[in-house]
Amino acid sequence: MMRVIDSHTEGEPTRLIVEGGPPLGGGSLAERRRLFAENFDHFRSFAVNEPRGYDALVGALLCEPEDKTCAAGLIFFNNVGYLGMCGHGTIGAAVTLAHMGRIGNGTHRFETPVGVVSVDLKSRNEVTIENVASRRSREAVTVQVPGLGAVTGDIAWGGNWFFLTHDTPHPLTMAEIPALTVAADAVMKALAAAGITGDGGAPIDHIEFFGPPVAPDAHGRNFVLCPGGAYDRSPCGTGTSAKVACLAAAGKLAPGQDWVQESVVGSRFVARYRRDAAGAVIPSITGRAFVVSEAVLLRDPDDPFADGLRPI
Ligand code: PYC
Repeated sequence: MMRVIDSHTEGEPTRLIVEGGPPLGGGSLAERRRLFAENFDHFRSFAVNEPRGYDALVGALLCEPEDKTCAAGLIFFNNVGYLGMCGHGTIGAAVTLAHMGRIGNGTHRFETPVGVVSVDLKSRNEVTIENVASRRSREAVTVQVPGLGAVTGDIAWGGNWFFLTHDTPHPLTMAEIPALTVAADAVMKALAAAGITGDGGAPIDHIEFFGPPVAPDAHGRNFVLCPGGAYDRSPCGTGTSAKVACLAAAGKLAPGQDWVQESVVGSRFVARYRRDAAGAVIPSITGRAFVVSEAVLLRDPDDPFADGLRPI
């Protein structure tokens, strides 16, 4: 039996496991994520894959933090594996923890496998997160993509690895989502085939297409393909952090200046950044989340798909 609370952040769903998760013990969140993946991956599939979930659903396991200055620990995962950080998921988890009466308005720290993030719960639904340090790792990298030709973009870290490009093969509209998904998947595969990675050989598992915004007060619109083949309904918190890092590196966004990022479904995050003592870009992302359901997930041992549908 697993108890979950579902929310969406600017359209992108998060399922927070509040009871009945895997027994990961103590230790760092990075170590607990490793144990989760190696020994308890069936919990991930049980929680987010069909028939209880769907491809776009991002899971978050609520953990005791190792760092006692933190209000909670979070390990993020999706239909195929595990995430470093997750911006929309952190906003969703904050609103859910407030719904549970575990946190109130104000600033809190959450521990994740890639570092501590801070969360400012401004009201029942509005949250600003301060993400981990983000950076552009490589500028204007060109990859030859079958069916698309040369695609040029930046490689950046925002808590996950992103390839960000303005070489958008289709308009960033909801009607074009199937075609954008195929194109972004082709870019992801071409990067891997060409050996183009994030730092230390890390796979680039998020592709971000950029185009002009629809709303007159927004600065850009994006389409983000996540690992596992689902697109982000929100503007993607880590993807927007990666974007801010690229803008900062290019001298196109000053510290404290707002960047309004629209998603392909028309929702938005407002982003900005500060520089820490070492000069690193620390992005902040503001967005809204709404709790949509509370559920108890059941497991029948006679069910051939008791642990969810998994690729074989
Ligand atoms: O908001 O960072 C994010 C995110 C990553 C994958 C899906 N959403």
